Amino acid sequence: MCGVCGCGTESHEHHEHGHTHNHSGSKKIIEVEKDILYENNLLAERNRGYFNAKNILCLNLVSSPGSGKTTLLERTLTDLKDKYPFVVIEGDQQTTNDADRIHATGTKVTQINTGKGCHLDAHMILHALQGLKPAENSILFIENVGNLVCPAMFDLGEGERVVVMSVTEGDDKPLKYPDMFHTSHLCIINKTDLLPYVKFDLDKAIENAKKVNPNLEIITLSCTSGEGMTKWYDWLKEKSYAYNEAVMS
Ligand SMILES: Nc1nc2c(ncn2[C@@H]2O[C@H](COP(=O)(O)OP(=O)(O)OP(=O)(O)O)[C@@H](O)[C@H]2O)c(=O)[nH]1
Ligand SMILES: [Mg+2]
Repeated sequence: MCGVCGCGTESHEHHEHGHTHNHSGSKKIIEVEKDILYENNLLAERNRGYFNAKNILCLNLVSSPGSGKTTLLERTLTDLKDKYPFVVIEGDQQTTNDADRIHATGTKVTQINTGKGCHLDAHMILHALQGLKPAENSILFIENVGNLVCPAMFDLGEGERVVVMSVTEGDDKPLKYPDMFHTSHLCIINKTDLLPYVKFDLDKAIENAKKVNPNLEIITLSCTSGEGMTKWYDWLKEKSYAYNEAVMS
């Protein structure tokens, strides 16, 4: 199989992705992808069952690289550590940088390095949970690999998916990467302190996000200045409470 495009032909030339051969064999790619997602979805349900049984609120933080996921966590964990028992799973292609930052807040954390992989999957989370052993009633944050495409496809068993975008990325991102915004419950628009310096139409960004997902909740904030952080904390409190109620009933 060709390692570049996955077609059945063993050897042929790719000129900067300008394919000169017939792509009728590309059906195979779709079959493989379906199988991977089927297996992932089974394991995600297993994780979800574990979270329900232990009354753990699990949040999957997704975004493009650098939108502020770790900064949001650092601030949240520092501000709320006396209120909730938190645990964190960090996902990155390489390094333990983000896990080190979370560890510095005094929170229990595990790092997953995906190597060549561009997303976390349910199997990785299952393994991480076996080591992490989160306590009953805790809040588990999973910081996914910075990538607005692949993580959208992989259910990890989370209760809430939170997409973080920042004002330096452009207000058209929800339209360009619709799957991520379509599958999320909350959209945080971060770095509002930079709004005076960048060309970013906040109303347009919200309109674009709602176009893709009318049910998407939106919170605008700045992790740096702290503006809007209480809206996020209120949301977290509400979800934590709602989650507890739902599981108890
Ligand atoms: N001005 C400003 N900068 C911010 C804000 N939040 C985060 N940053 C900066 O943005 C950069 C990236 O932040 P991170 O928290 O590492 O982003 P991330 O999403 O975790 O990045 P990856 O894990 O690599 O995907 C850092 O330099 C932060 O200091 C904010 O609200 N305002
Ligand atoms: Mg990070």
